[in-house]
Amino acid sequence: MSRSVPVVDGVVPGACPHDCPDSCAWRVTVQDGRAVKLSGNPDHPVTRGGLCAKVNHYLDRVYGPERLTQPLRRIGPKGEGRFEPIGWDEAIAEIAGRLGGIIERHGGEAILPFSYLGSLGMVQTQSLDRRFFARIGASRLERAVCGAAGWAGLLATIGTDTGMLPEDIVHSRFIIIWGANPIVTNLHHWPLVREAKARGATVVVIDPARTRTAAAADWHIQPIPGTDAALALGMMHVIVRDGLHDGEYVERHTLGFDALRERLAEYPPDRAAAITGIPAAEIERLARAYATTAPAAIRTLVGMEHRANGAGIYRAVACLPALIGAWKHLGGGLLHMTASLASSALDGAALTMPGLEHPGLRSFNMVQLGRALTDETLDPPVAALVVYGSNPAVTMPNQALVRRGLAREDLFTVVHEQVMTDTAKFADYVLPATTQLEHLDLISSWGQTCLALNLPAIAPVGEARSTTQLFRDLAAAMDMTEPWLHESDEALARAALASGHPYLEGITFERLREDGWAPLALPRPWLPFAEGGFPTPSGRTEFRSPALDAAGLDPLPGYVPAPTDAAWPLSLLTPKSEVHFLNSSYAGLSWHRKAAGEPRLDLHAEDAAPRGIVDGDMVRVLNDRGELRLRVRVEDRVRPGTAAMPFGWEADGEGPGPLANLLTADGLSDLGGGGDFSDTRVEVLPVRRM
Ligand SMILES: Nc1nc2c(c(=O)[nH]1)N[C@H]1C(S)=C(S)[C@@H](COP(=O)(O)OP(=O)(O)OC[C@H]3O[C@@H](n4cnc5c(=O)[nH]c(N)nc54)[C@H](O)[C@@H]3O)O[C@H]1N2
Ligand SMILES: Nc1nc2c(c(=O)[nH]1)N[C@H]1C(S)=C(S)[C@@H](COP(=O)(O)OP(=O)(O)OC[C@H]3O[C@@H](n4cnc5c(=O)[nH]c(N)nc54)[C@H](O)[C@@H]3O)O[C@H]1N2
Ligand SMILES: [Mo]
Repeated sequence: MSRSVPVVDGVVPGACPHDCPDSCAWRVTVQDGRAVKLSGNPDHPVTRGGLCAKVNHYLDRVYGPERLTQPLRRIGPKGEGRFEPIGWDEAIAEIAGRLGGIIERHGGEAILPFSYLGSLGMVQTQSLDRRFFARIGASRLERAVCGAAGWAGLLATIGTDTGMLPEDIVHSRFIIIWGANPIVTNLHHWPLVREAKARGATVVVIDPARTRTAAAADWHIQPIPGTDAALALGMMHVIVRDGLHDGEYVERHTLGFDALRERLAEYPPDRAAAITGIPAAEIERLARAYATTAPAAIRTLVGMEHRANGAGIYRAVACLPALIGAWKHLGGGLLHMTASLASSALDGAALTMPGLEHPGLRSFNMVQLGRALTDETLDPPVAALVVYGSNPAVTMPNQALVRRGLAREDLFTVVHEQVMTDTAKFADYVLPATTQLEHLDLISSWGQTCLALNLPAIAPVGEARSTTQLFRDLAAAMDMTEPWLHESDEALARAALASGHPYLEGITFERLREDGWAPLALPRPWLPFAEGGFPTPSGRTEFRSPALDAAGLDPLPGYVPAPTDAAWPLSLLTPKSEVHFLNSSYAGLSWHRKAAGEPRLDLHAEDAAPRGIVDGDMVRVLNDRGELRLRVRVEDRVRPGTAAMPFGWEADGEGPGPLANLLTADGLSDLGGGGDFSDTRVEVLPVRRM
């Protein structure tokens, strides 16, 4: 296997690969070729020497008993998880033969790659794989499960996902954390919020659930799920009614204020209160505090986007900072992600080579994998699925359908994984993947402003091979000799860094190899929209969007009610509430599962009592997609009408266990192709006591 950096004993710089906004830098201590210690890099401004409950135990992934160390071939029925070990050469030859046969019979489009951000690394998960599948003319995958709808809503309003920088929140005096749970999901940003608090900032959390973050805030506002657009419009109504908006900023840097004002007439506090379940007086108080305390920041992540109106919600929220001129101040504006900084700096296209992909090829949205695998009208059918860096049998919605598809005897499935997952159990071939300690990668963050280079610290454990190596091997076995299918990991990383973009000034492969990480060279102070200059078509915050209008959509921010169904009276939230899991990663590792404790369904006493349910009961959670059983926690963690359970747990072998996505909806969001799984509705019933 090609290796660009010799592995020697000592301390090797690296970076956490997980799909998390923190993208920590770490150091691995190697003795006698074995990693003996992994700790946060103390010099890194975000990591500051500390990792998290999950990654402190990353060596469990590397050396634990659950680690996959050799290729496996299925011997039992699909999904049963019975395999026999085989050699790599044999596995690659057989897989290449099967894929070749499918291409011959049905064409390349019968093959569907399925990957997500199991590793955020650009080299391993977004390079040779994309080239390989473009080369064989495979179906395309719309990777829209995370970030897509929120991004689309922001794009239509402020033109980008990147507003204020995460580090500038220390300057904020009023912070609204809106539909995000950073103490769990963005842990390394929390000290900066605490610092702002110590300097006098008020922290408000808007979340239907009393999360760890909500419990640590000064003010927790608990809306009915899916109603945040009405809350934002109600706030804007109060702000404009009371003349608290920044008239000059609005005049110079926004589009469509008069039309917005007309729309706001429909959202007086009384109506916003009726929709959101938040008292009108509280909406008034929030609006006034937000508009009169500067700098004022709004912090979002993805918590509100997985809805039929997901993009619309982010669009409404993103109007607020321009209305009050918050963008003028360091520490003011909207903090969503930082993905576009890294993606404009790095040459991602040099890795993926998008020009290779035939634009006419059909595309499947990952959120609707179950539909793709079970649609009998498809021509050609999906005859092969190649999964890497994702665990769709846990993470995609409507699991009954996903699993029915994966169980098809005529579906040829290959899964490249580090540990045995629910998805891998359905595979014909399971191939052992390297962990972050064993391969080279370039990590660009979507939640902070540093880049990191991860060097291999140890030799691959067992027979593990990296994702890039897998695709080099497959290409070779299928007689594809194009040099761009066989580039080395180091050449790929160097290509991404060679954009010449000013944010990369002074950042070379050599410097990253030495230090492990480097901050993007961003202009400071970072006040991108203090003088307008939004990357929208008009250069303004578009209260009224001509592009949406031209597309036949509502050009103004609005509230669209989530679908309801009397048969399923409760709204079900399935957030990332486990500090011990990263999505489903670690759910298969026994130490982490034990540390996470028994997953619970949160229910409010007002919903529990009429159902004869008391705290600690086992309950049935059901809708027309499926039924789960788990233990209930009756506290005031969720508002009435709402149930919540953590997502990420795998099925328990005998039954679905706490597999949240068994119940979730697999429709799409209004814009961006995201899912609508947070609109899921359920009933909760007691399990009859014998
Ligand atoms: N420990 C840990 N960290 C993680 C992850 C993990 O699994 N574990 N996953 C990573 C990934 S991939 C991502 S995308 C990020 C996501 O980071 P977040 O967006 O912070 O995470 P979520 O849990 O999806 O959603 C946050 C909150 O949104 C709330 N919410 C749901 N619906 C609504 C609504 O209609 N209105 C409002 N106001 N709030 C609502 C939920 O109750 C939840 O508490 O976290 C990353 N970090
Ligand atoms: N109900 C519900 N569903 C959700 C969400 C929710 O909040 N609620 N969140 C959604 C969101 S925001 C996201 S981002 C998705 C996440 O969905 P997925 O991307 O499927 O997330 P993981 O479950 O962490 O799966 C990643 C897998 O990649 C593997 N992996 C890691 N590194 C490598 C590598 O280098 N090579 C290979 N081959 N494999 C590797 C890991 O072992 C792990 O099994 O889930 C979505 N689904
Ligand atoms: Mo995500």
